[in-house]
Amino acid sequence: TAAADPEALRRRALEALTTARARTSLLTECVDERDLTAQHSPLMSPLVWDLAHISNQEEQWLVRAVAGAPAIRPEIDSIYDAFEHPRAARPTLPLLAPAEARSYALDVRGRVLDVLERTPLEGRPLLDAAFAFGMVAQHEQQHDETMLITHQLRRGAPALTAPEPPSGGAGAAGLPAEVRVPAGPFTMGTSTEPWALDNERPAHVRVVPEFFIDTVPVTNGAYLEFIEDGGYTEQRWWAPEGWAQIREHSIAAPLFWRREGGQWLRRRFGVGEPVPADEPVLHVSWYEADAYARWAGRRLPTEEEWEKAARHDPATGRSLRYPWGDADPGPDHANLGQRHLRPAAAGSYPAGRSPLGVRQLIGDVWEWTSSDFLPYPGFAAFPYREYSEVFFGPGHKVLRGGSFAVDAVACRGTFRNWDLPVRRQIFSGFRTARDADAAAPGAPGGR
Ligand code: AVJ
Ligand code: FE
Repeated sequence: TAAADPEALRRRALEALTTARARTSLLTECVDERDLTAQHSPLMSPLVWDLAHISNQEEQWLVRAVAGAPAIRPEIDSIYDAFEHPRAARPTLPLLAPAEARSYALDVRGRVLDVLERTPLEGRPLLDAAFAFGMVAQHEQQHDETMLITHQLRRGAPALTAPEPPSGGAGAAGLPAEVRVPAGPFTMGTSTEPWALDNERPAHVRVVPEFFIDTVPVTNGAYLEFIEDGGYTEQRWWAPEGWAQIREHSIAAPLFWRREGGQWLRRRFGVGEPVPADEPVLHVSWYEADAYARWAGRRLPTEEEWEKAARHDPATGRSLRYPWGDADPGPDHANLGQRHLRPAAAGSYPAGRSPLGVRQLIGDVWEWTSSDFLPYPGFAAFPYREYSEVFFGPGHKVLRGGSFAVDAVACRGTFRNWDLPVRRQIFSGFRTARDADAAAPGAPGGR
């Protein structure tokens, strides 16, 4: 794509900021004051913290850093600094009340729209291709996903509704179980995607040996076989820390599942329902994903394998922006943006398949990979070390592909998410892989 003209960039930035704000408003207006200020889980902030944090970041980056205007409310910076206060401690802070947070948000956004209108969109790294505006819109959407997790953890009457995902495609039944990805080089990461964040850069070549990857994410039905085969009671499937976690917390199924009268039920945004067998499994930790894969005679894909399966076009040797090509995600490509409040059945979104035929890489569920979150060769922190750099290391595992809860602006073939391997309140699932010379599924020693 040629460099967009400044007016197109401005429109795109405005649209991204406006879309994010509509979602933020919905997530914070559908519950009462008490639900906004309460802490629904020690893992999460009160919703009203996210609300003001979104605007405080917007003020810091767009009003102060980009426009060079004086601070509006510098005295609240420290309250909304994620590094100063762990989530569990945030309810005790002197937070802005919901009405104050809303008027602060309106004030900041009003100024930001002026800044967007009159600032040249080139000449400084933060301004090039309106990067800072794209970064702030992505940040807001990331917190909208975080707030949706808080909604999922909240007890009480349902506050959110959405239409069911399309039952498009013939389902997973007619698809091959796995796809072969040929050996060879591919380009990982990006140096050209205008709003890619620092950890996705730069583009570089990786040589990946031949491997096989699941055509669709692991479903609830498949995961149930692991449970029913005693998966949670056999130490041999588990990494030591994972085994310790499930013993300590008596974990025997994905988060939000419970067994009642011989049936598995789950709670989803305040509603109890039978666990749907054909839907990608959700709310599993990295340890659960890793144990399932070992039980199945397989393994998690590495991050580079995941990205090659998603982006490599064998016909041209080029890496695509998305599995389906270079077009921005549309509603037929992937389940993104909280349009639906659940993953779509495995095998859905045929138009979103990769050139090799892998399905649902983008949207539905974040996919755990076996990889630690590490910088690419040539990484440079931008525009601040605390976005990615301080999280690099063996403590965090990479997730890829985005969930139904994340907006397209914060999801790309190159986008990298990360979390602690014990986390399961996030919208996480996985698919499995195997080396080319490992036993095929169904073969002795295979799954
Ligand atoms: C990239 C999702 C891990 O939520 O901690 C939000 C995104 N960074 N505010 C997070 C983020 C700063 C980040 N993740
Ligand atoms: Fe943040």
